[in-house]
Amino acid sequence: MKALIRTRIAEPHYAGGLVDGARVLQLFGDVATDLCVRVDGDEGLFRAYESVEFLAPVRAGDFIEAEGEVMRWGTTSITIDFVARKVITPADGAVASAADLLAEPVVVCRARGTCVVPKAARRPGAFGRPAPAIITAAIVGAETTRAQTPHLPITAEELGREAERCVAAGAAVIHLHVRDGEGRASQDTARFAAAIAEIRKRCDVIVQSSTGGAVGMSVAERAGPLGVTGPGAPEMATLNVGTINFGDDVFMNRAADTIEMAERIRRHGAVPELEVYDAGHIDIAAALVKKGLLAAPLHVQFVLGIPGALSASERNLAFLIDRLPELGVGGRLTWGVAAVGRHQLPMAALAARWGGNLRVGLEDNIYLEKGVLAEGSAPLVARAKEICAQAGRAVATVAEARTLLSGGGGAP
Ligand code: KMH
Ligand code: ZN
Repeated sequence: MKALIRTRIAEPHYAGGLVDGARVLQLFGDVATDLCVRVDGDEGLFRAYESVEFLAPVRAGDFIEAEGEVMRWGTTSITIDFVARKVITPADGAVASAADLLAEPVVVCRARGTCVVPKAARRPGAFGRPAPAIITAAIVGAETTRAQTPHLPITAEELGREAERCVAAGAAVIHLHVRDGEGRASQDTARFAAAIAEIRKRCDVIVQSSTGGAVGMSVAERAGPLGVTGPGAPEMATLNVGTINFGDDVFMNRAADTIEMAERIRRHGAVPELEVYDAGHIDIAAALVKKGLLAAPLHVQFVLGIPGALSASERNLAFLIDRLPELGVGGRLTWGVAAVGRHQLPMAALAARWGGNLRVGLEDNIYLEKGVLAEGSAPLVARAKEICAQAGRAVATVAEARTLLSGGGGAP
């Protein structure tokens, strides 16, 4: 949630054409008002600045860009980080009208402040405050090995125990792969049934089975977990909508295969989660909705940072989120981010601030911090929960996640 104002500052206040700092704070006030209106349909009240730093002079004639981003969602407040940058400045020289477009904007001021919109002043129809965040734990994956981390769960019982720890730490969804007796990726129906039974006997959680499996598997093989029906059936299943390079391999998802998998998932009754690895996958997903092969509510997982697909950056995530309306289901969707390696926790933090959902776990990242192996996925879930607390996001219980994923009460 960001707002931006760009304006030319005309009036000097001090000698040498200098502009007073209060003028920049006035811009921040307008940015804050913009954000309050987006969030709550009301101009709100600026309560306090926690910090203000003036970092470079502003002179009459400068063009200033003032930006604000919601960093924390309070019950009636929003905490905003502001930054003001100089982007154009008058040039010295003989021609009075000469001006320079700065190659690198100059940061002139940073601040953090809090605005309040009293409950009584909030109006329906505004962007609203984000729903509780759903934390998904991807506890094993198909590629991570015991050689990389001794904390990887492999047997059905280990998967059950790890799922239980993750749920206790705050996860509402377990993204599930299974392994064979040798620890290799498997999509075997019986192995999924056994792992799900071990999970379910320990905890109530939404089980999301992978239909991605590992590179090189056929659609029929990948659909193995959809053979688990009845009380043990997975409630969700992934749907990979497009092909990507996957390190040195190719993760193949031909159009016909995606359609077939979407139909298999629909017949099974699991709720699909669309795995989006690249920008074009939004176009593919939109076409699937248009053809009636997918329907609202949709669940989109942005999987970023796979070598060979879209990298995990703030800019890329913002771009993908901006494109979600193209799916044509209005607000009837939820989105989350799964990012690979060192990007996992920073991207989870962005998702927490921006109203999305978080996926963490050993499938995508084995480190809690640089050089420190996570002792399973549960410590990563605990970190994700802390990240949500810092952003003022409640963490969804399993029951809340079920409601949100079935289209009830999600962020519009
Ligand atoms: N193992 C990757 C090739 C999914 O679970 O749907 C695919 C994957 C996606 O993990
Ligand atoms: Zn997976």
